[in-house]
Amino acid sequence: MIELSLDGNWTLRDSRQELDALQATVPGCVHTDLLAAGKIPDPWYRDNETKIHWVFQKDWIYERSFTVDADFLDRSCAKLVFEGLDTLCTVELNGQVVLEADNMHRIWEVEVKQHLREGANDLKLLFKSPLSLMKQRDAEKRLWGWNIFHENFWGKSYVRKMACAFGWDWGLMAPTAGIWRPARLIGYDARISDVRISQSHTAGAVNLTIEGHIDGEAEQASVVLNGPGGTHSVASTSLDKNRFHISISVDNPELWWPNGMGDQPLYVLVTELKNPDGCILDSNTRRIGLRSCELIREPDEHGETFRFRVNGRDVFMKGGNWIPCDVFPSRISDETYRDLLESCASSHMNMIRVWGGGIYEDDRFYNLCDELGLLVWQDFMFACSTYPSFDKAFMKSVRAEAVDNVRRIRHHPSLALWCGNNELEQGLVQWHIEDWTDTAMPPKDYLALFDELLPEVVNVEDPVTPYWPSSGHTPGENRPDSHDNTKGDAHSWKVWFGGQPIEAQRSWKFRFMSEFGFQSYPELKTVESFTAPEDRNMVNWVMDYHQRSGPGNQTILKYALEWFKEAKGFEESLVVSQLIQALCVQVAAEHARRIQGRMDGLLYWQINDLWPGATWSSIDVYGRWKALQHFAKRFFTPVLVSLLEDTDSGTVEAHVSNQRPESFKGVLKWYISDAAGNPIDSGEVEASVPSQANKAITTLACQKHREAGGTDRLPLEIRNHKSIPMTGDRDLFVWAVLEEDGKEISRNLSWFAKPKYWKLERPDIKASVTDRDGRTFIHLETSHAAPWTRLSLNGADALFSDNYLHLAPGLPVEVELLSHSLESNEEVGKRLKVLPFVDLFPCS
Ligand code: BMA
Repeated sequence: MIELSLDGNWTLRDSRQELDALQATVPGCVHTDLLAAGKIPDPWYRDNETKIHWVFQKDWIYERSFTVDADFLDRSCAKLVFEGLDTLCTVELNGQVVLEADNMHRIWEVEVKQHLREGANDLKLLFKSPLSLMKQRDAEKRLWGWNIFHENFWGKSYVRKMACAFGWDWGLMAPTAGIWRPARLIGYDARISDVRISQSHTAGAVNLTIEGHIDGEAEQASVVLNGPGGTHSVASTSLDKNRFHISISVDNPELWWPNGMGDQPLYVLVTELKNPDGCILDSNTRRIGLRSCELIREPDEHGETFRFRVNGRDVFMKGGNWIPCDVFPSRISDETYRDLLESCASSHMNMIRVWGGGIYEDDRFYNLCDELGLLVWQDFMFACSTYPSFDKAFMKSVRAEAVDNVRRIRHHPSLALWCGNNELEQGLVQWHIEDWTDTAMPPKDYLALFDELLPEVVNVEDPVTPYWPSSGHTPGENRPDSHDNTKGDAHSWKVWFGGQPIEAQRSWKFRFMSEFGFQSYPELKTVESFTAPEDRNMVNWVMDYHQRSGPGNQTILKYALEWFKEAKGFEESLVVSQLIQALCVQVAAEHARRIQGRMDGLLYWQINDLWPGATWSSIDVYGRWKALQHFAKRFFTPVLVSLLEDTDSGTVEAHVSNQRPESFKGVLKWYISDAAGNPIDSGEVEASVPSQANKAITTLACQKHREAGGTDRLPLEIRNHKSIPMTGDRDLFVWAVLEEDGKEISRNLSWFAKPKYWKLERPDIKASVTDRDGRTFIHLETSHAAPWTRLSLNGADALFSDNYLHLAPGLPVEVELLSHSLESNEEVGKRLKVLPFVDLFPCS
């Protein structure tokens, strides 16, 4: 097969020629080309977003020419292949229309041999703005849509385009157009059009079945499997019409495991197609991992399990939800994917949910997930809206989109689940569409898409991967209640949207938590990137402009003020917003780990961002970690000590959760101190916990230490009027340090009163920077209790191995400076900023 890339330079112009033509880059989009040419301002800056809306109202033309030679034309077939066209696009080759595309999520292939000529050929792609189509279809029948931020965007469900490009509650409105994934011309006599690899695991061996489809005429297909330790298998077969079927067995397979449960050995399977002379006509390479992955749904005393089992072992899922990393996905770099996913893996995640309002992710994403052991919960691209499944053409398009993407993604060992949609079941009930009878999407239409079409495609194309109709979903009779806590997965938004106290999350009994979260502002440097100095106020026009969730920035401030004092200044307020977010998610995640067995996984909303602003993300759009990402690294750590206080009895239960593949044995050391850090009591206890389990190790009676001096609690009157229960002793801390072979592996802190009431003393924290084997470490010691001590480098980016540290007298900490933008360690020493929690507030 001959391949001619059509990526690179093209010419772009608007169809009415109102603007000068400009140079375009493929893959790319109209907005990124206009940005590069200086024709539009950066939509991330201040309220520039409104200044780019005109772009989507226009029709755009991409043009280029390319040359083919006689050798190419000798092939019996020639196809144009577009891996992604966004969205309504007419393709003309040498003046002839060869394709009308209408689905951004599809891969388009079109036979063009009869239109090609030797020498120069002209390619022209006209991208029509979908606005008029959306308007017309919306006038015929309105479909329900959540997150419609612009009157023009009703009708977006009629167009198969990245939904969140029309705006979401964490992102800007910037629908675009263009050739957003690679484009090429291929010429061949025969090619492998599809390869499907199935695995069957037996004791000590994995049998692989490779089924292929051929486009054209060929004689023979062969496969070679290379993996750890060299070549494992070679086999070949003659073709049966246009198909082949080869089985190979891998003895002593090295199994692929999710992060934290083992390694991720990868095998490379090369399939070749040969003609009668043995000449290679085409080849196909798939990198795979040998593993089985099941969703275990079996009856238990609580209802029905929702548990992932990999290679026969139950694994608790720890992770988050993923949105497109840029509103212009064509410009997402390799580094962005790598940095974000490495951050997930280093924070001990093992599952990422690709949420249904974005895109079927890039191959780079799944490759990295394979390498890092991140299982993927893959939504089909339907979210928070109803869809025209009554329309045959729409269903045809969706079927083709599903087939394209299932075939593209199914061989990845990271793929764990196909899920029909995001929150349609929750929405159909919650959005006042009672009993699903609203004409926007009656049950029959809903089921036709999510219970019939999509599971059919999965069943044919990827029968080993489980299909789940919606997230959240309750299987069986109670389906309309997507919050049933006996079965299925759930999304819980009762804190952010419902105003419930953070601790209310500790009453969850869900079987699997696939979405919940809390918002925060990003780091100051990120805020500076989109604001002018005069905008830097928590609820200024620009700050509110970059906040798209109904409850708004005031909700961050409301919760922050329930827990913390009013912060000192702007930067401190940003940090406090991150602390309240991190705390909220920590409370839920530690609870989930404590009740594992009942709840078998927790994915918080959301890992990443597609523009700078106040959102639920734990890593902002520039890759800067918020406090939540550091907290996640701690609350997802393989062996975790978590503390559960009871403010009334003044006790603390210490739990150890073990997500390692083997059982854990160590020592739990505990310390009770006053809020200044003066020791009151301490002790230690042995902790042994089986793999994938939680154990309550000890209950510490703390209040008794305070009785002599009287309790330091809010008056009963106030306590009774508080919706928030944590109004216990404000001068009492419990510290827990979990050790294994004398080495600390997890640390936690517990308290009885809201941090704003703590009787802290200002700590004197000594920090020293040392260099060992080319790595930079920071050693920290404190004179007084110093919870959530924040490390940063003045004026430079930095990533520490841990941050927002709980420091106590006698419990020193050493962290590594993993990356920074400074020249030397000397500079690090000079610029290191150690910010004790008390310094976030005007007075302690
Ligand atoms: C869920 C998600 C997203 C949304 C988030 C926060 O509904 O699926 O649609 O951004 O909550 O509102």
